[in-house]
Amino acid sequence: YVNKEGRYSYSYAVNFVNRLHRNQNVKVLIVDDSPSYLKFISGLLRLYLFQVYTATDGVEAIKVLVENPEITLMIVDFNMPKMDGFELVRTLRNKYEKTDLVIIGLSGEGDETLSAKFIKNGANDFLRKPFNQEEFQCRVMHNVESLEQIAAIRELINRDFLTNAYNRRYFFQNAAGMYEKAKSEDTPFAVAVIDIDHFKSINDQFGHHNGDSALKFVTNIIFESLQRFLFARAGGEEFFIAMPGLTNTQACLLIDRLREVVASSPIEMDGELRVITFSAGVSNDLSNSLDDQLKIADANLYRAKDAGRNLVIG
Ligand code: GH3
Ligand code: MG
Ligand code: MG
Ligand code: MG
Repeated sequence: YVNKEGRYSYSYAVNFVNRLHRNQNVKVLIVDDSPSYLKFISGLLRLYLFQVYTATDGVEAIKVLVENPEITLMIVDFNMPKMDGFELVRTLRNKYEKTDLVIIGLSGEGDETLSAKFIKNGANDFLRKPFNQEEFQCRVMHNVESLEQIAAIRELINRDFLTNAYNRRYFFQNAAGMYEKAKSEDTPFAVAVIDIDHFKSINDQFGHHNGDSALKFVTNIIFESLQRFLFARAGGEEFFIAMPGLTNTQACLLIDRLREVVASSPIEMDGELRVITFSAGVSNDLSNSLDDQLKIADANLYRAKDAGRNLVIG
């Protein structure tokens, strides 16, 4: 990052400012029984704009974590009353993965084996007291960046590249839980399968590029209209929607309103305004598995296609 004159480069400065900006949303918990260290470390972290929480022992730390589930980074001292750092880390690892909660162990001088032990007990990283401020900041930044990379990868695997809607994989991962919850609580759970009408003719007439734009356009309308519900691009020009809490009638009304919005929003393609419509099938019957419910919705979708398209059947 340092240029020929030994000065920080412009891009370093930009990266640094962006880093500080993102740090404002990162919540860090420091656990140390020494008030002077708590103050010192809090100061270092606040300098970099992190949101800082503190605890003076393991029991308090667990309480703070439960109350603030958005905490993603912890700095944990080894020598503490009630529960030492190892025990705290072991306990936390029953509930929090290394990729969800980063733990950096801290310990006093002396025992050379502490670093390995911290890591073996589940810490992501380790620092020996007294530490160099720059090393402390580098370690913290490095771990925060790892978490951000993991979050970015999760987004990539869960979203469809063209439309940025959730993908089929994400849908099934999340709809299964919603479905089980509805079943156990005996509350309604509706699903819908949406398929764009005569989409092949759009590609044929206006080209694949315009077809892609039309897909994005329709996705955005669905996304904005159905924010409360789980919505995914299931493949091609087909979408799945899971609507926990809605009866069949309510779901049909909602999807039919969406159908009206799409059908009354023409898209400009090659200087021509073109109306795009979709057909949909809805199903709501918890005596079926989620897969079977989607199959019924799909059968209803084909009835809608047979009946002339631009229609919702449930
Ligand atoms: P129907 O009303 O019966 O659903 O007719 P259709 O033309 O929509 O149905 P069909 O399944 O025959 O065609 C779907 C088309 O969607 C075929 C495929 O080329 C197009 N398609 C699927 N994914 C994409 C995509 O990502 N981009 C574009 N541009 N087209 C896509
Ligand atoms: Mg201590
Ligand atoms: Mg299709
Ligand atoms: Mg189609």
